[in-house]
Amino acid sequence: MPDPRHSALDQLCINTVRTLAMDAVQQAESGHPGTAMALAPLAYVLWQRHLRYNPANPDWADRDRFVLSCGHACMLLYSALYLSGYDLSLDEIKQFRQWGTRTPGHSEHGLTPGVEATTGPLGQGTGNAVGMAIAEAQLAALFNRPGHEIIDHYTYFLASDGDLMEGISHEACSLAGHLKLGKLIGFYDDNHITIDGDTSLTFSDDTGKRFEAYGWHVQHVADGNDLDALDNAMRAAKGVADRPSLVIVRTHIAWGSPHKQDTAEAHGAPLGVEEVKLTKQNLGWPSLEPFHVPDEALAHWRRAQARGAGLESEWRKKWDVYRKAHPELGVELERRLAGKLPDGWDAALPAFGPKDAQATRAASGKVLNAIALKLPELIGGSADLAGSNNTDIKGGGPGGGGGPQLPFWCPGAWDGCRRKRHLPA
Ligand SMILES: Cc1ncc(C[n+]2csc(CCOP(=O)(O)OP(=O)(O)O)c2C)c(N)n1
Ligand SMILES: [Mg+2]
Repeated sequence: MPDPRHSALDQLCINTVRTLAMDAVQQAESGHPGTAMALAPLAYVLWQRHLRYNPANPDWADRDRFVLSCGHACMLLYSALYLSGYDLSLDEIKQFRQWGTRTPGHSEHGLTPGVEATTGPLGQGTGNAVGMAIAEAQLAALFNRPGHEIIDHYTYFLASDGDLMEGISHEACSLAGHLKLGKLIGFYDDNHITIDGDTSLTFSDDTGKRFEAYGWHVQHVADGNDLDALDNAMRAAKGVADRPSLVIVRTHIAWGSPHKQDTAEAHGAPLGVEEVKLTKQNLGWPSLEPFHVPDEALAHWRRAQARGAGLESEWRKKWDVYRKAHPELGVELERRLAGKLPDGWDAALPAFGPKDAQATRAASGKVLNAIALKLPELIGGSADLAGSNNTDIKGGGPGGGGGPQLPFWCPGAWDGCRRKRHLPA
């Protein structure tokens, strides 16, 4: 069923993701094939044309972040990582869902190179992405200087129906709209399917209107196989700098499977040996051998290696110039990115003895205040209870007169914040 809008090579690259997802789940006899299959075109356009990453150095500081909030669809991520040349082999794809491997049934940060967040509990990856976008905005506002855009990356996330049903995503996305996180770009996999069946069983939100009401820029892609529409939407989302973006993509779970497409069965079970075969035939796939990866597809995906090396080395040049121009800032940023605590961060920590019995929130407030000004990367918030749960940082708010920590990151507050946090101008 070749799509006339795609070149033969695009088709091959996309179907490689689909067939790896089908084969890995089939071999493991468990997993989630359908969503990875449906989102293969989106991953292809994003990884090939938009996402800035270097497979040889997954931790490059100014890379774009990608969070697969619907962690059950991790075969999509593993396939993209393997194909684009991260340190993840085809043998590890074949070991999907086996004990002790780097390809567990939901993606895990710190285990698999290129996985930015551990996901599986729906909604939470969306929250992680909002946090990452806050971190980017904070670092950019504090460390960039005219002519030195040393922190300048996007955070992308991919959310399923379940992600957007979960309360945590509502809260996090409301905050993202409030904070106008213009470098945050989400995709909503609008496939009308959840485990129990059609989303209409429980879900009637108008997600586009909801996100518009949060202050997001919202776009619709009517067909998740339309590479140009996806590309245009990603381009437009990047062009909107004053708001986060959501791209709502209508997809069909298990796309290409003659009997399982658009069914809840394709969510969390292997398609079945016979259906895998029929799907490969339907896709015009050149082999029935499991885990077949056409050389041309691999070579095309792997262009990401040279592109990524170029992107990182371009950034390293900017970074060298920056460090010379702003040596103190350079040292401070390096420290933060390395996750090292500053010398003396704990010097003012109070010691509580048996006679100092007090409410835990009071003790917590003292500890927070003891470390906050020494630990400028500390960001926190409070559920409208800063005063009563003692998360106020005294003298550390935007106007310098106290207040909850969260507004620290707001661009308008940076000048005061910089002074308070001992950063050079
Ligand atoms: C917080 C939370 N609740 C429940 C689950 C179990 N669960 C996994 S996927 C899923 C929903 C599947 O529907 P959708 O999110 O639309 O994913 P799709 O089938 O379209 O890939 C549920 C309820 C979970 N992972 N996390
Ligand atoms: Mg769904």
